[in-house]
Amino acid sequence: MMHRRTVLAALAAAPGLLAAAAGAQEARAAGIEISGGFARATAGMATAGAAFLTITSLGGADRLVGFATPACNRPELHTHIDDNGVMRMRQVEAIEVPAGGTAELKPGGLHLMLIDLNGPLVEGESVVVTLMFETAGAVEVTLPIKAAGATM
Ligand SMILES: [Cu+2]
Repeated sequence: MMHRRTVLAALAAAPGLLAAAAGAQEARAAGIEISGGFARATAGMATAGAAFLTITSLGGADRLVGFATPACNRPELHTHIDDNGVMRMRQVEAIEVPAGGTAELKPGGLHLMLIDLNGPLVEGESVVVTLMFETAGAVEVTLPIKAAGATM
């Protein structure tokens, strides 16, 4: 009983740990909620991967200005543009999260681009991503890695 109480107290003192314990699908910090996140498994010798998630602002507007992950050396925020019928990726400076609204990063649209991977993204494993928000600051999420063609 004593032991259990000690563990709970330790968790309460470390919000980061609590977020991790809550699972991969949801993280909440400083008015920002992350849900439905996943990364796509890479195939063969691919040196870049992509990750997707939904950002909800529970308060005012915010901006995702970047991210960091031990999985790669060059993290970039990307979107897709239709260039005369050809979908191309383009780096964006920031991703706007409207007040009380959501920003959706999904296949074919906005995404986290993991360039210069330190190793393949393997289905069934997970990748830790620290999202950097202009107002909310750093929000760490653990994203499950799904099959190469996963769309959600
Ligand atoms: Cu990209």
